[in-house]
Amino acid sequence: MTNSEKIFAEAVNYIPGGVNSPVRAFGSIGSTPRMIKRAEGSKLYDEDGREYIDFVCSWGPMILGHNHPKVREAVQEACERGLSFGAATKIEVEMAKLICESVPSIEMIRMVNSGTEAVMSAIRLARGYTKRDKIVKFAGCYHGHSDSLLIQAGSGALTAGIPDSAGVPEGCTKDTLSAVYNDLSSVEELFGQFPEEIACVVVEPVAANMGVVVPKEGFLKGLRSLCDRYGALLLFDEVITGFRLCFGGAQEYFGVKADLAAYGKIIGAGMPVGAYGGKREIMELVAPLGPVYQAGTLSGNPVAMAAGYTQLSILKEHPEYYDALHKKADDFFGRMKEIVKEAGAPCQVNHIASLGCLFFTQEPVTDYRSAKTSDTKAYAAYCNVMLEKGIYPAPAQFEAMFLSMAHTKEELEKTLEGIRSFFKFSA
Ligand code: KE4
Repeated sequence: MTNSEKIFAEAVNYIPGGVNSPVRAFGSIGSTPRMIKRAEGSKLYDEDGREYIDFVCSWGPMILGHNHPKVREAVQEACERGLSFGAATKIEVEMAKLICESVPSIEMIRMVNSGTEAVMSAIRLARGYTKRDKIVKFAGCYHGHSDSLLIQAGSGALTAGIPDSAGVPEGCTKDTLSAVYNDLSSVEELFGQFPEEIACVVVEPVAANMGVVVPKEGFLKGLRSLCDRYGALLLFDEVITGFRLCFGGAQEYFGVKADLAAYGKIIGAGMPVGAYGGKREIMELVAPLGPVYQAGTLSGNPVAMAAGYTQLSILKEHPEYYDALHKKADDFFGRMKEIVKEAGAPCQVNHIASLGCLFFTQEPVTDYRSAKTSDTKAYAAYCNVMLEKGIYPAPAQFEAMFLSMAHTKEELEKTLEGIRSFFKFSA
């Protein structure tokens, strides 16, 4: 038995499924999770000393690469001053200011501790502001595990085949309406049915929890105009896209302004951080200013702020990093498409900026239905072969591949070679 196998055998005795988040269990690829001991740059190292080129990047946060020296130093310095005070601090003001200055539509922002908490709070705020109860989400999109959003959810819920979770009372989901991603008519139909009852449309501006599905031309702009027409708020869930597609996130990348946006992942640089923000007139309803309650013992935690603020500051100071990252990613995913084509493999490659996905299906993937035509067994075979080659893709078909500033040309070359040989020997 490997050390990972030994540790995992013990883990399952104390933690449900042996993991603290379902997708880490490697269940859908039928193998034992690698117990990761440390990470550096683009690499993960497991408890057996094996090295992997990492395409999970902690599910998005590590855009600069793991264990960035400046982020580590900022965390270490913050720890010297104490871990948490339960009081206002200067660093959280600097963090809020940095985000408000970086995203035009964000005039005020509130820190929380996860993407789930960010989206959940933003929805409560949208309901409080509009005095409406219904929300529209998209099948296959994942916005964290709050009750009203576990309807046709993506990511681990889709991977585990439980997109509508047990334990969620009908009362929590009766106001959640499900639409089809990239299909404006499905949204228009819901607004037609409930013209004055929809508080917000919540959307991943790039859907990255059913694999990666890129918004069709005009889709996001169409959502913007439907929300304007019917007096609903547009909530961008930028937990993945925020500060990833570009420094201003999806709102800058696509030129579509949301009324509210949720953040996570990159803004914490690996520490537990989420945030939601938007127009001042909306955010001023949040307690203690207004009647929409939301709170958190560790929200704006000084150590987490030090990590996130440092990473965002580096990204702000180096816009050229995004250009280099996108060029690298365009080349990588472009060549992946060529490999798939040359192999005549029944696969699709979707990609945008530094996000991508290799789908094992003949069909172009543009929504939940087409994503679900993927052969998850074929994906599992691919993933296990790649792991043996020292390459660590997402251990589930319905997730994204994340590239970081730390991935080198040689590492991407090795990965493409691994994919090429997989298709050659599995033909
Ligand atoms: P967290 O509560 O996991 O910080 O964020 C929830 C969330 C919200 N919105 C989007 C668009 C997200 O992608 C996520 C979480 N992403 C998954 C990976 N697809 C987290 C990985 C996991 O669940 O272990």
